[in-house]
Amino acid sequence: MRRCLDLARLGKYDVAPNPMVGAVLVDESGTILAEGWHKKFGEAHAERDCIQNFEKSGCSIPYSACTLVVNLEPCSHWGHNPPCCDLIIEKGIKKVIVGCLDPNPLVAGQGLQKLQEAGIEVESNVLEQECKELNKRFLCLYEKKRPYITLKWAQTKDGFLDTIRTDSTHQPLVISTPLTKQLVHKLRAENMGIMVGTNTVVLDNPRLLNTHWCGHHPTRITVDCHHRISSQSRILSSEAPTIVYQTSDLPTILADLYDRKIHSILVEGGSRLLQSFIQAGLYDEIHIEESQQTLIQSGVPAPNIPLENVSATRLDGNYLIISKNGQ
Ligand code: AOF
Ligand code: ZN
Repeated sequence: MRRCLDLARLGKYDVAPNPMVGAVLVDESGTILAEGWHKKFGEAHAERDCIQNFEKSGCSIPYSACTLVVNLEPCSHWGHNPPCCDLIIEKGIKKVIVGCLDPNPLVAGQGLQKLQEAGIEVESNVLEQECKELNKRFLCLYEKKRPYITLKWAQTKDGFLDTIRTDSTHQPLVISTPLTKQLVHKLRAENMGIMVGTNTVVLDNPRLLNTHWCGHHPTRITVDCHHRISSQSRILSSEAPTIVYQTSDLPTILADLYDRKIHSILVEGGSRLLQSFIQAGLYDEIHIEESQQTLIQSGVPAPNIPLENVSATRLDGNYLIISKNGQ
C-alpha cells in the first residue's frame, strides 16, 4: 500500500479534481509483478494502467494467483473511463486490497460490493489514515460538499498583516522570504482555487499565479459586490481562469465551487475575508508565516487564530501550520 501511495503521488499536479491513485499487482508471495497510477485527469485509472503494464510485461502468472492493491476503492461507474471493477472481475483477479472508500456517490461502497458479489476476496481500510491524508482535498469535496479550505497569511512579529493603506499607490508590506514564497507557490499548485477579497485585488493588484513551483496556476476567485474591481486588474488576465462573485455569502460561494468540482481553495487574504472564514468555522488548515524581525506597531491586525480543537505544527522557525483535530 505504501508503494501505491508513492505511485499515486506521481499524479499530484495533473489529476485534480480526481483523486491520486496508485495500484500494484502482486503474486502469492507478495512480489510486485506490475505497477500503475492515474496520470492525468480524464485518462486511464490506476487499476487499468497497472493491468495494461502487467500484460505488456509478458508475465505468465495467471490472474487467479494475483492480488491487486490500490489506495482507493475501485470505481463501479462509467465516467471518462469504464468501471475498474468490471475490468478486475473480467480478468479474474483473486483478491483486492483497498486503502479507503471512494465517497463519490457514484461509487461509495458499490465498488467493493460489486467485487465481493463476483466472488473476489476484498480487504479494506489498509493504511486508511495515510490514504485519506493523501486525498484529503478530493475526500472533502464529497464528504463536506465544499472545497478543502486552507487559509494562509503572513504576519509581522507584533501581529499585523500590513500597514493601513487606502489606495494602491502604497506598496504592500513584504513579509515573505524567498523560501516561504516558494512554499506558498507549492500550496497554490496543490490547490485548485485561490481566493482573495475585493480590497486585496484593488490595493495589491495581484496576479495570483503559481510561478515558483511546478504544476498549474490555480483558478482565481474573488468577490466584487460593488463593482470596484477594474477591468484592467491583473487577476482578470488570460493566464489563468478567474471567477468573480457578486455575493460575499460564503455558503453560496462554496456551494457554487462544489458544483464546479473545485475540490480545494487557498484563501490568501485580506484580513476581513480570512476572519469571516474563521468565524464561520469554514477552514481545514491555516498556514501562518511569522516574521522574526518586522515590527510595525500599528496596522491591519492579523486574524485571531482559533485555539480550540486544533493542533499546531511548526515547519521551521517561522512557518506555523494549524489543522483542525480529527482530520
Ligand atoms: C479508480 N481509480 O485511478 C481513479 C478513480 O471520469 P473518470 O472515469 O476518470 O472517473 C473519475 C472518478 O473515478 C473520480 O471522481 C473518483 O470517484 C474515481 N477515481 N477511481 O478506481 C482511479 N482516479
Ligand atoms: Zn476506476
